[in-house]
Amino acid sequence: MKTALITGITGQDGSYLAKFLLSKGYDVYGTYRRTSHRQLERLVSMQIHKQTNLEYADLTDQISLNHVIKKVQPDEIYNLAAQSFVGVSFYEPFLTSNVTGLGALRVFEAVREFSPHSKIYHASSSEMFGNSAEIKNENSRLYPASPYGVSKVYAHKSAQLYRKSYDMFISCGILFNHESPFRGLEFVTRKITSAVAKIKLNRQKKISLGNLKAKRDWGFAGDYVKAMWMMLQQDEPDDFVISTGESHSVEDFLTKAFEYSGLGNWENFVDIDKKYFRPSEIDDLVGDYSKAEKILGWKPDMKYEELVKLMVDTDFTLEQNNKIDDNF
Ligand code: NAP
Ligand code: G4F
Repeated sequence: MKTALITGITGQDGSYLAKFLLSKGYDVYGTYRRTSHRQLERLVSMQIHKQTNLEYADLTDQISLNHVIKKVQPDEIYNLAAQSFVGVSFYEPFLTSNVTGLGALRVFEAVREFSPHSKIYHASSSEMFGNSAEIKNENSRLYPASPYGVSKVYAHKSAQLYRKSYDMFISCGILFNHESPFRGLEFVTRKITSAVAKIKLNRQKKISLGNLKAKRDWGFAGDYVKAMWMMLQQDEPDDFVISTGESHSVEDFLTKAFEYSGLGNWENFVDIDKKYFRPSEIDDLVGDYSKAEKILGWKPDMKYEELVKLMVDTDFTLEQNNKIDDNF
């Protein structure tokens, strides 16, 4: 039986990946942080919390990472933990750099010192590319447009450096946006689908949003965690873009979600609020996943329209049962 350690197991991707690895027969460990509130809700909803081994560790605390990596000696490590919300990275740039940038370096150092045989998957991001018109691949220029993007570039370059300098197996997945019913409520897709459910049930009148013109390459998280695992089944480490190859605007997502729900024209329900605009924005992000298709045999399964419907339907059922938080 192989052993895997997931940093960030409580997040969207961590929970999907844990479920996937359990289905493959892995002994799954995950790191989590002490908080004053419940944070295992995704693992509990998926009914896998009792099958995973949880260990305290924080990406800002080298000792905690050393301890867990030394103890578990995993065959595979998936470094998913991060301050992952781009909007907040403008308000908390130091924290974001520390967790999302330096945090990855701490994981690589802990592995180098205490478990050099472990293969590492590192979660890089399409946010590293910033603004430029072309479809992005593994060789596209990195020109980040947020403190989060800058931090991800630092971690990505560190991964490549450690791979080359110390012969470590570190593969980077350059993942484009991926969503699901387990997406955090602050991200725009889930913000929209959770609001649609509340509006439909007369529990909310309007939703406030920012830049509706921005376009993103939105895929399904369940498809994307499979690509992470595939990268670690290769003989050599490498970098791979994971995407769908098409982008849609926030306005298009709104249109599809409101029409599908039966509420009709989104314009009757949306306010534009300046506070959701970012100091610097990426207008459009589209990825070319042909390298992943050729080498890993990976391609996305769920289509964009199906993803919108899945999120709208799931949030409606959740809200009927009063299970969506009211924080956003
Ligand atoms: P997420 O839902 O925000 O999950 C982030 C995870 O990191 C959570 O488990 C969180 O723990 C943990 N974390 C945050 N700060 C930490 C710290 N200081 N120490 C240890 N753990 C910490 O993010 P996601 O969508 O699953 O994304 C997973 C990874 O892929 C992230 O690195 C993200 O930047 C990257 N990525 C995501 C996308 C996307 O579209 N989803 C695209 C490209 C790259 P708590 O539960 O305690 O907060
Ligand atoms: O859903 P978002 O917050 O995702 P964003 O910024 O693209 O970042 C996500 O994808 C990255 C991959 O490229 C990941 F690395 C990162 O961790 C995260 O998962 O925003 C998407 C777009 C942006 O252009 C934003 O300005 O939606 C626009 N938007 C418009 N109104 C809004 C809102 N975004 C949010 N969160 N909330 C709004 O009200």
